[in-house]
Amino acid sequence: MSILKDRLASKIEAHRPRTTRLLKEYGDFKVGEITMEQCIGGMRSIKALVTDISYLDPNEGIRFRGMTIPETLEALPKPEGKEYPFVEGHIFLLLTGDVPTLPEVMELVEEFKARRAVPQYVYDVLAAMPADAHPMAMFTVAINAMQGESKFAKAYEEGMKKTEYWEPMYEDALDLLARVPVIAAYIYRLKYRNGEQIAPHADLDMGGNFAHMMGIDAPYDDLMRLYFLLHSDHESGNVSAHTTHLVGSALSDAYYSLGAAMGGLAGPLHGLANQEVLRWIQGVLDEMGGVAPDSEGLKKFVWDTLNSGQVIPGYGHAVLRKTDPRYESQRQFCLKHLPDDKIFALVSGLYDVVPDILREHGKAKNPWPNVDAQSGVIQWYYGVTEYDFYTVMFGVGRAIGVLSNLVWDRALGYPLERPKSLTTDMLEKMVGIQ
Ligand code: HAX
Repeated sequence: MSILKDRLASKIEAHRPRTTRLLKEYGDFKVGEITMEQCIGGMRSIKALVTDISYLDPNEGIRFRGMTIPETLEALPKPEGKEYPFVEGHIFLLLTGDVPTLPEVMELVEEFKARRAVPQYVYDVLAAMPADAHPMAMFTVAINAMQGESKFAKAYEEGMKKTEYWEPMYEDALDLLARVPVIAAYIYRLKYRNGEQIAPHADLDMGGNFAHMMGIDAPYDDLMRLYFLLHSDHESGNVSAHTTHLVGSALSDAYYSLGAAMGGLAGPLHGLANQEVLRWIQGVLDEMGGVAPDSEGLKKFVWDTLNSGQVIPGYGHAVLRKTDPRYESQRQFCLKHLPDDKIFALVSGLYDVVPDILREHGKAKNPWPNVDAQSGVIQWYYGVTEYDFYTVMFGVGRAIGVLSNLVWDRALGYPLERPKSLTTDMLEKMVGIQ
């Protein structure tokens, strides 16, 4: 057994009694109450999910296994001479709660290399899709196409004990995590580089290999280590995480669950916002003949967008009430590597004007930027100007968090998810409306 799987097995054994005790001894304890607004309005802030992998504080932002982003970046081992940690080390951390040593990470790096061969039929399916298929549709199809490889589905069919569910789920999760970066880079080159593919590199870690397959030089490898880590997890209530959990609760395997989650990530209010930010910015530049507007000009574009009934992409959040620390981390990268870039200057200019405008507009509960406001500008700088592709890279990162959660869902025996719905008549009756 690998170090990671062995460690995970002992963590699961130690954790199970905690969940069992909460359920058995405190099953009737009230965790919270639900208001009419929450019931009709998208279940905001209802405390009805459990995860120990990450926690999102509205003011502080995300913590991975208790650590802030700067703490995580500091603690995890890095490839020699690189600025950002191995993605594989972050996966180890999310799964086990332990910061791995360098040898522990290196074992996992090798394991992922051994698992990353993508079946040829996946490439055939992708090639058969229409030329104008969205890259997220291609990504989702590729993930679902591999469902027949599921070790969980096979073991379930053969009959296994509930306490064993997590093991084949872990195998599926690792197979998928090894393959999704390869599939993403393949889709990129199929769609935007005349199908000229670059084979995976035998010596490279996940971030390094992704940059290699994309055909982009350093420090793009480091950028992608940061990018995948930042996008990995954002507790359990967001659409992609919740979808994975929900679909998995039917004992659907990791392929079905992740495929469904990617469908949610592809929505403009969720992951597609990163492509929308660049599309919006390019629209502004096009209208100005390629010249970035000054502050007054920017304000006008922001108001025009709001007045036409659209949202400002990359701003606002369902939970956060401050600037997203994922935005800040990417901004630090920009300040170091692309301080004079025109689009970065425009993104910074937006940061100066949008929060005040959104406050004046009076609708958004959070006027501050989220992760998606900053991520596209860096991709554009390194030549990935095909912004339709941005959400696929988000998806590769997000797979890390949601699949780690899926393994734990099966380890702790979380049951079928099945909330109760009411009719409008019933709600009216509850509040005394005749
Ligand atoms: N621009 C304009 N209006 C906005 C807004 C924005 N950036 N953010 C919120 N609002 C509006 C909402 O549309 C809503 O209007 P209505 O009452 O007319 O429906 C009102 O403000 C209240 O919304 P909220 O409670 O502040 O926000 P929600 O929890 O409903 O939604 C969203 C959160 C992220 C979906 C929202 O802020 C938004 O649409 N932002 C722009 C899209 C975006 O950046 N999405 C990515 C979010 C991060 C993420 O998940 N990445 O994957």
